[in-house]
Formats: sequence, C-alpha cells, structure tokens
Amino acid sequence: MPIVSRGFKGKRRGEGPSDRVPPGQYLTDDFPVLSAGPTPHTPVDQWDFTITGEVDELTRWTWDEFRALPSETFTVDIHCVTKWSKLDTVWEGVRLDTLLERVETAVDYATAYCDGGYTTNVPLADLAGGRAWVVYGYDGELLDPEHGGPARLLVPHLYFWKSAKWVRGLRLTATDEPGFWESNGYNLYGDPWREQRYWGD
Ligand SMILES: Nc1nc2c(c(=O)[nH]1)N[C@H]1C(S)=C(S)[C@@H](COP(=O)(O)O)O[C@H]1N2
Ligand SMILES: [Mo]
Repeated sequence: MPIVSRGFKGKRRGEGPSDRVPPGQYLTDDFPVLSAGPTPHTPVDQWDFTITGEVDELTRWTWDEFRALPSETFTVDIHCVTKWSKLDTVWEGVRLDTLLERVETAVDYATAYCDGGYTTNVPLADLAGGRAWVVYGYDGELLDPEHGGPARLLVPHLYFWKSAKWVRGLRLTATDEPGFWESNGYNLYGDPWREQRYWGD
C-alpha cells in the first residue's frame, strides 16, 4: 500500500490559473475565518457608517440610509496574505464611489475603522473606480457575523487584511497611516500581484 498522503493538501485545489492566482497563493473552496479578536455583534439599529477626519463635513449614514443607497451584486477573487485565494466570490454591497461622492476632501489616504478596534489603511485612489465596496451580502445571504456582518469593507485587489470586517467608517488622513496589521509587520499597501506581504516587500 502506498504511503503517499493524497490528503496532504487538504482542500487545496492546486495553484490554479496564473492570471487569477497571485504568486505564492493556493486555491481553496473553504472560507476560512481570520479575526484578531472576538466577533462583535452590533445590532443594525445601533450601526452607522461615518466618513470623518480631513473632510469638509462629517458624513454619516444610518443602516436604513446605507441600505437605501444604490447597490450591486458582483463576483471577485480574494487573496489572503496567509496564502489562500478564493475565486469567484459573490458579494452584495455599495461601491465606495457612491459613499465618497458625498465627501469633499483634499487628502489622499483613508483608515477604515471597525467595531472591535481593528484598523487598516488604504489610499483613497484604491477605494475609487469601482474597485472597493462596503458589502452586507455574501453568496446570496446576509453577511455572516464571523465574516464581518453586518457590513465589511471589500478591497479585493489588495490582500484580504485590507477588507476590514465590522467596518463602521473611514477616517481620511493626509499621510498613509499604518493600521493594525501594517503596524505589526504587514506591508503598508499589500498588492498580492507584487507579493507585498511584509515590510520591505
Ligand atoms: N475587523 C477586522 N477585520 C479584519 C480582520 C480582523 O481581525 N478584524 N482580519 C483581516 C484579515 S487578516 C483577513 S485575512 C480577513 C479575513 O476575513 P474572513 O474572516 O472573512 O475570511 O479579514 C480582515 N479583516
Ligand atoms: Mo489575513
């Protein structure tokens, strides 16, 4: 009987198409949960989304106001710095463009902040152009609290740590300020196609 372990790669499906799977990543069908702390459970009647910081006026949406904004269902690939990628994930949410068009600012950076205290920094340019969303639906259902429900940021062209779960707003800043993981060794920008995993990558 051969001793090779066919199960060694678990649910990995191999490396996948190189135009879809960035260097160093493997594909998974699972949806792992990665959280630096406990899952907050903020009721939607206590939820709001605020754009604050270097803005002319603070802009805020209640849950009902946010849900009344134009939304879309879309399919993207996601890439976690721990090396799993997941293709064709289906989300529902509001483009950041829709939120940012209400905001006047002279600065170029944003820090997403969350229930539970997590933060992550993203240049405003990366939040514009239909490349970033605040999502509340996944795979035809409301977003599971473990995956960031009621709502999370989704910036699929950057490593998945930029997709802040339980997001409550953006603080706009003049300089690119490291968030939680970026202060702990992760790359300030996090482009998976350039393998910008850690400081110095
Ligand atoms: N608020 C918050 N958002 C977060 C995290 C976190 O710990 N707290 N972890 C990040 C990391 S490192 C990853 S890989 C993804 C994981 O999302 P998932 O649990 O839905 O797979 O969420 C990101 N967003
Ligand atoms: Mo991650």
